[in-house]
Amino acid sequence: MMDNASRTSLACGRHRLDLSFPRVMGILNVTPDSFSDGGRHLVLDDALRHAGQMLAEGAAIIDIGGESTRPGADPVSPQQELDRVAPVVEALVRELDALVSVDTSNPDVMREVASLGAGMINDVRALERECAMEAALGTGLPVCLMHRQGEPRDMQQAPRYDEPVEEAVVEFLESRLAACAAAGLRRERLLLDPGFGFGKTVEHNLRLLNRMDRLEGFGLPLLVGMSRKSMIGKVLARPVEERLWGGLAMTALAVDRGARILRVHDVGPNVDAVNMTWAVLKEGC
Ligand code: PT1
Repeated sequence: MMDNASRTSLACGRHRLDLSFPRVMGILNVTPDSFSDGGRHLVLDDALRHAGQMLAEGAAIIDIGGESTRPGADPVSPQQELDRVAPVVEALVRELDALVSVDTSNPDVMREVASLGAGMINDVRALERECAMEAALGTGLPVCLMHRQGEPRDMQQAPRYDEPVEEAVVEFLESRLAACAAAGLRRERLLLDPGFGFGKTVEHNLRLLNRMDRLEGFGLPLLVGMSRKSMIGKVLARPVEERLWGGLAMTALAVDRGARILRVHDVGPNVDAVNMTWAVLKEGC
């Protein structure tokens, strides 16, 4: 049986992540649109500056992604993904000593970034890709397992579930936990994520946020990503650049419902929302 201390902190390579209170993960995209400046060092400079700012604003983790998994996105080749992500991981580890998580489903990327000092694997495909389980196991790093239905390219084309969405999420995560256990990936290394916006209607997403308590039974840290997503856009009729305030409401509710890592674009405002919500829940600062 795990003691309380090991349950509330996570060994992430050279870092130990204290999860006795909710933490913010800052999103750093290195997908082509962020490459508009061309040259590699410009991209690196930009990534370092952005990550440094997120850390200064209170991010505990920087999540680097080289493949967009947003609805409608096309897949990228493994080599392309590695070329985008590896130099950024290396720079953030060397220059900022940051706790870096890498948003990838690709086994080669997992192995490579682990050797460069990444501290966590964030796989929206929950280690379902061929060889991903073995690769993740070999890194020794914690892994976030996320629920999704379908693939990014078409997952938002009329998603439907035969049962309440939270039951589908729980069943899926149970089966992935069983697969991890069978492969020898220890439970202490796992985090869970309901996967907001991955094959879900607005109603599914809203219901899932209300029923997050169903996931607390797993006894594993919960990660959520809702920042700037279309669910907020649809409820409020706001374009992507005007979704911060709605997102802060979601952050506060997610913390109340047990989320321990909030994956967001706007770190400073979300850190305040998290800390304020936590103060209310704890009745102290
Ligand atoms: C997430 C997540 C992620 N989301 C984790 N990793 C994205 N662990 C990427 C929209 O509806 O929630 N958890 N990595 C981004 N994916 C989306 C999905 C972006 C939906 C936008 C939407 O707008």
